[in-house]
Amino acid sequence: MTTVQVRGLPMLDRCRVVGVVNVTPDSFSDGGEFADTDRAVRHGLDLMAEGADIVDVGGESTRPGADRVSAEEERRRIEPVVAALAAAGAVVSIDTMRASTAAAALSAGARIVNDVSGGQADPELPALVGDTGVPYVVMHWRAHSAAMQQHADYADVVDDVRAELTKRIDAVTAAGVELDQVIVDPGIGFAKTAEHNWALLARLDELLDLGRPMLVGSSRKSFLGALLAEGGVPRPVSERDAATAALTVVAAAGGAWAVRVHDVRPSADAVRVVARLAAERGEAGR
Ligand code: PMM
Repeated sequence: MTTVQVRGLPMLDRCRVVGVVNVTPDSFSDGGEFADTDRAVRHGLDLMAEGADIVDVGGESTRPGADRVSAEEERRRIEPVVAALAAAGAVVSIDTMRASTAAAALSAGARIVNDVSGGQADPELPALVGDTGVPYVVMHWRAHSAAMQQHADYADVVDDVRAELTKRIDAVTAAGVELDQVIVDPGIGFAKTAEHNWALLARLDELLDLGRPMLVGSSRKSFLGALLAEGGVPRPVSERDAATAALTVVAAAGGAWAVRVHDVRPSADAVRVVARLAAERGEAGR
C-alpha cells in the first residue's frame, strides 16, 4: 500500500476512480457518442453520480493508429465541458499532451493534468504544470498513436517501463514540477502488446518502487477483447466492463492510487470492497 500524498488532493482510504469523458468523435470505446458538449457534460455528471472521484476530460483520441487533432479543435471540444463539470463541483482532470489545451482547461477549472506522453509531446507542458503546481499524471509513452505499436519492443517490459518512467520523473522535475505533484502510470496499451500489458498488471508492485502514486488505465482495452474472444472474434468493446472491474480489484488490491474507467459504478463498488478488506487486515489507506 502506498500512502504517498499528492499535492492539492485529499488522502483517501481507498483507490480512487477516475471516470472517462472522451469528447472525441473517434475514441475507440465510446467514439462519437459524447462528441457534443451537452451530452459530454451530462455523461460526466452521470459518472460523478455513479461514484467517480475525478472526471478525466479528453478531446483527442489516443486509440492505436489515431491521427492527431489540431490544438484549436481540441480546445474547442474540451473547454465548455471542463467548465461545466468544474462548476458542478467535479474534480476535473484534463487528458491532453498540449500545454495550450492544459492551460485553457486549468483556466476553466480543471485541477489535474493527465499527460499520456509523460511530458514528451510538448516540452512546454511540464513547465506549465510546474508553474501552476497542479497534480500531473506522467504516463509511460514512446510515440504518438499513429506509430506507437511499432515501438512495442522491450527486453523486460516491467524493468524497461520502470526505467523509462524514472527518466520521465527526472525530466519533468528538472522542468520545474515538484515530486509531490507526480502520479505515474504504466500506460497500459500504449506501445505494448497484450503480453506486455499482462506482465505490467502482474507486477504492479515493482512500479510502486518508484515511490509515487500510480494510476492504472485498463478499461475496455483490446487485450481484454483478445482474452475474452470467442471463435477468434474479440469480445466487443461494449462487453468488456466486467473484466475491467476485475482489473480494478487487482489494481486496487495491488496498491494503485487510482483506476481510470469508462463504467464507473462497478469499479466504485470494487474499490470499496478492496478498502474494507484492507481495513480488516489493518492496512493503511493511500
Ligand atoms: N488511456 C487512454 C487515454 N488516456 N490516460 C492515462 N493516464 N492512462 C491511460 O491508460 C489512458 C489515458 C485510452 O483510452 P480511452 O481512449 O478509452 O480514453
